[in-house]
Amino acid sequence: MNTQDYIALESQYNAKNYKPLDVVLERGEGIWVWDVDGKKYLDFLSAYSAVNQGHAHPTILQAMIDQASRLPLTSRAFRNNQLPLLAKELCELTGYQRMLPMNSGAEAVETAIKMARKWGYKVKCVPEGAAEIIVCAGNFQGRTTTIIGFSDEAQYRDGFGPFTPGFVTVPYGDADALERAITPNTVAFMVEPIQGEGGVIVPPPGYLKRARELCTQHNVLLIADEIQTGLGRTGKLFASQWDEVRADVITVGKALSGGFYPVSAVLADDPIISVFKPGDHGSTFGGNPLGAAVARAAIRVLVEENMIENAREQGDYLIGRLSRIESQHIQEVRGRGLLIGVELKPEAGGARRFCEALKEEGLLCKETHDNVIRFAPPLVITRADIDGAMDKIEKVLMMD
Ligand code: IF1
Repeated sequence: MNTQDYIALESQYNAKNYKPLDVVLERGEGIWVWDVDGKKYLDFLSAYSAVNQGHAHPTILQAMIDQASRLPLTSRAFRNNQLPLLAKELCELTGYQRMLPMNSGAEAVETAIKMARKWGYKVKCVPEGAAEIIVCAGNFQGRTTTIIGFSDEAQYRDGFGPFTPGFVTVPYGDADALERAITPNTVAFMVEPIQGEGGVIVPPPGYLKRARELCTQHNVLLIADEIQTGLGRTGKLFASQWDEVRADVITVGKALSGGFYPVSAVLADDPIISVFKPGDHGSTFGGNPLGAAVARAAIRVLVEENMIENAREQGDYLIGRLSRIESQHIQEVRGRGLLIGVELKPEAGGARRFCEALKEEGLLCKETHDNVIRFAPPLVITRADIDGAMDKIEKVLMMD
């Protein structure tokens, strides 16, 4: 079977909830992926930052094989010998007292919402049912009904109501608006340190630090959604560290497993996460030994192979190279580390055609919000790889 055969099958039997590029991948290694016709591509999306460690990292793969051959799943009705080790290693790495394991990023965000509400009622003594969580315009934090209920992207909401109440939206990056939105019933402010899907929007310097101060002042939990920006993507362990901010709650996912298996988690200290009592919350696969073993290997190689430092060094280099392209189409190059957005001018005709052209040149990336090309290669990329990629990117961005 070739590319068209697979596309035809997918078209016939899959729900049409995506419009992917017409490339059918069958193998990945490091920053490279190959399609079914044998063509090789640079992966400049990293599965939306789930493959920070590079495709098929051998150490994570071996951990997966070893654990899968012993014990993939127990349910939380029993204990297993991998989750306690992941919890210790993740808490020591991040400096939080406890973690609650889930599977998808959306589940981690939902867990953070439930935890913030329960903390509001049990600790802050907000009247039952009156908890408010402040979120930002332009957010993307998952696809569950509650999460899309506070999205301001019409397509993500269309046809899925009614939505969960208790969310207040403020403009992203506007600390004064945040201050005005806080009421005695506000239990949390949940924010992406950089808005990925929103178009790689980096907030003004000091925004997160001011948000931290306001949350502390008003006894409001600061929840940082680091599912896309975390685990080295922006050149620090967490993007919120660029503002030297320690959130009360962090959600992590994606690269927590190096792209091998759905693993996510919520990180917090005892006074907050202890609101969960046995039986309050959980999931069949949450904290399973296979995911825990994979996640242990994923965070180990992230640190031991200096991927976070590399993301910062190569990200600075890539942003510098992109910023020097003299293309009529480029409005702005922005980002941090290896989370980069190239915003195109409205007259450029949209980012999709540039992503299609880059695919023909052997580089895979994804547009976000029509006019932004997102570049987010695995954190193992080298300077030489970037120089090779830049030949393709410059050629395409110089086209008419
Ligand atoms: C899709 C976007 C990125 C996330 C943040 C939570 C989640 C995500 C900051 C939920 C997930 C994914 C979802 C995926 C495409 C991708 C995405 F384009 F949708 F918005 F990365 F920007 N918080 N983002 O970015 O995690 O439940 O997916 O594991 O839905 O197409 P998830």
